[in-house]
Amino acid sequence: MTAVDLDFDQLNSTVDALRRSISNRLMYGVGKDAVAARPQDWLNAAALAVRDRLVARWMKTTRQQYEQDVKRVYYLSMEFLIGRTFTNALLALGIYDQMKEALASLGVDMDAVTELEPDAALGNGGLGRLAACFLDSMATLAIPGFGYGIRYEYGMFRQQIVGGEQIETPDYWLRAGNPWEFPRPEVQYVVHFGGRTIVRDGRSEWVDTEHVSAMAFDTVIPGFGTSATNTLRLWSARATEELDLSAFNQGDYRRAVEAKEHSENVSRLLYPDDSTPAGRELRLRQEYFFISATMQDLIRRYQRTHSTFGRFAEKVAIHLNDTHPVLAIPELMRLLVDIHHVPWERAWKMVHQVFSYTNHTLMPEALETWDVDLLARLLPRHLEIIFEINAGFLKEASEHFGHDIDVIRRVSLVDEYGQRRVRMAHLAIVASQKVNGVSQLHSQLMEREFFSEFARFFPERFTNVTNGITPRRWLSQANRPLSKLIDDRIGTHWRTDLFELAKLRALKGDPAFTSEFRAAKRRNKIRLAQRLLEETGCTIHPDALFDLQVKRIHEYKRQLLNVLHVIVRYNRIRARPNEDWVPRVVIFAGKAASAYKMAKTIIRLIGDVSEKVNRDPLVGDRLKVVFVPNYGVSAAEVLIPAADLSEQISMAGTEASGTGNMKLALNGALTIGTMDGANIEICEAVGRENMFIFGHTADGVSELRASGYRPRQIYEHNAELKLALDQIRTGYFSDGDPHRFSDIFHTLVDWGDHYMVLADFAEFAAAQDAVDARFRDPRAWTASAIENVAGMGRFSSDRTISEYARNIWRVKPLIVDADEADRAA
Ligand code: B1H
Repeated sequence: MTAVDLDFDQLNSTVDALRRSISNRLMYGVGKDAVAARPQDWLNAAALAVRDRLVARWMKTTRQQYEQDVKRVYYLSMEFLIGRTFTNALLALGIYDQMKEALASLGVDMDAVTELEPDAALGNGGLGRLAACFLDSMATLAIPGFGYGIRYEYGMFRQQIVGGEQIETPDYWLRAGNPWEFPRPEVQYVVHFGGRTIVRDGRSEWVDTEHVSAMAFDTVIPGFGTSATNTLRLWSARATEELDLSAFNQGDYRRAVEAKEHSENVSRLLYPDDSTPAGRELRLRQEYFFISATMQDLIRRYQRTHSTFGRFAEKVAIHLNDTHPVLAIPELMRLLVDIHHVPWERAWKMVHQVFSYTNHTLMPEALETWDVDLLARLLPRHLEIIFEINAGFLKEASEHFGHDIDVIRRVSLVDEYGQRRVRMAHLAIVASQKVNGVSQLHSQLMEREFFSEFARFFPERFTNVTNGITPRRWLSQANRPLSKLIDDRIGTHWRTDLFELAKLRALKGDPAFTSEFRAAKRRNKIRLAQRLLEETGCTIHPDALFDLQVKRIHEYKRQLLNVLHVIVRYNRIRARPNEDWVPRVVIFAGKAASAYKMAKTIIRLIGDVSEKVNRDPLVGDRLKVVFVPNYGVSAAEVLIPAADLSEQISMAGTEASGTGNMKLALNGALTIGTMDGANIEICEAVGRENMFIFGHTADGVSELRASGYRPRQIYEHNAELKLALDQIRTGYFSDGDPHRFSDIFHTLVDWGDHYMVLADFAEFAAAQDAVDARFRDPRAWTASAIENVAGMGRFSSDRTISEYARNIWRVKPLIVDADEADRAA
């Protein structure tokens, strides 16, 4: 930073300066008089005051990027699950306390107005949140990175529980305006759909298309403790002509308006399906809409400083967050070959040099494929390009695999079994320079099982980059009591170097530290208990063990395993009420995809079990079950710091990584979990003795399946488990209604128990007993909790992003303060 900038920043950071800015912004930005301002107006005014301070840094970063002609990373994602921005930006700028004081001096309670900010919930779950953590880390590390996605008008639905059932309501998050975005009406691209292809002068042309315009909205992404900032550019659909004039002239005003509506629908809403492809035409339109605008935009940016494509691959890296943006590959080919007249071979080489792809799931039902007929109708030119890529690839592959027709069928970009479909993961692998999984186990399964032929063909392409989370949001911001304690003992540097937390290990035996550590946890638990009382009317005691399973509701994540154990525990307490039970509060939170019936039934079961248990006077405070509605980023920020126990109990081999597991351990929860996803690496980092590991391993699951798994036998032979399942079957939790949960019973006992809930039950219950035993010894428990926090260095998304930058994107950080660096040199 130059001396002038530094003064400028410092001057702007004072309470006085902030108060002046807020008043100014209230008047000129929001258009309100202080006497008439509502809390929402104050929030908007304060947000604008913060944004002003970010913009100066933003422009400087952008200028430096041009001057240094840096290589840029384009992170393409259908989802960015950002949450709130206000507090995050204050902490990034280091003006949290000053802002609080400035607002107080204006008679405004900052904590109260902060709660009014809606979450930007433009994502489903882990995949979208990972993208948001990556933006934070890229900015903090000064990696010149751009997020590209869709500005959905409706984000993730809001979840209400009515009569025990999930009700989805639309999330119109833009209602009160969005102070963090800059509309860019001057940045618009036309995106084509439909039509047909013709050949003219030996060149393909895509003609007779319908079109929609993509308009850019930019959000500033501040880096923490640096003036580097990045941009998240989201596209919003606009009709190309305000009204269809021909319809209008014929007097059909309504049809004209409808046509406009139709084209603008493309960016209307987020598909609320986690880990399942939403096989809908609108979804395909969304995918193409956003990648077409993005590809046009990045080519234009490149061409601003380069007259040929000769250095394209040196200056551009494009990352595909799962297969949802994979159409970027044929689109870039189309733009290069058809529009910019680059020869096919040269274009293909460039494409291969710039793309990289992350796979986030191996669940067969979640691997995206698109019907060839649909592609032919919506994107005929892209289908041709895909066929041409496939022809080239299959030629090479058949030489490599000795013309083995079975292998060729399996690796082909087109699935020819039945209705022909394009396999998007195959296209991504064939085109990309690097392909990675998101944890060691997941990457291994990719290479050895799911994509083994590709891994043999392109061995240098496959790699692992284990996920991470940003410590700024998930510790510094969400858990102020613990952050403050850590600051006091080891300094503040951990925010940008999470390995610093290892220093806490030495304090494990320090009585003052351990008691303050416990006190911090207790404060977070009290905060959560208060929230729950306000929001659900449920009273929980902060001295109980808080046991959390917070994540999307999905059979593979096995909320059912957790519920079964809750029921068994309930039966045990009722059978021996006078025993000395460790009081527990079992907390569930998470959304079910709106069309996923079983997931919704699981929510219903949790609700019904909770009704029964919480009202049973024989049980009292020894067991409480709570379903917290509307889980999202902001709810997570309150829930996670309050957890004692983190449930990470997916069937081994199904959870690609998990990131909630990292957030919970970082906040001092102990994990009960299977050897799945990143749990394995967390276990290595914190020590197996500080976790409760149980259940079949991924290999064990395969073996059991191969040898013939018989869940009914387990049911018959485990009396406690049998009782619990029979209670579910006979209506014990559903007012005697035997139908409500019959599918759950049969899925587990008669229909194969695909996720092996029963196979892992006995070990899970035993692990839960070990949890109780450890919790009875607060010193042992706290020592383990400290080991968990201390071991989390590796799981910072800064480490993850450094690996991507070095090994995959080959980009270097921007020298943000070039003039200062010059002076120093
Ligand atoms: C993950 C998804 C996902 N994997 C399809 N796959 C979607 C697939 O809307 N869709 O169609 C949406 C999301 N999400 C998650 O990614 C994994 O399950 C987690 O284990 C992982 O931690 C996370 C981030 O890598």
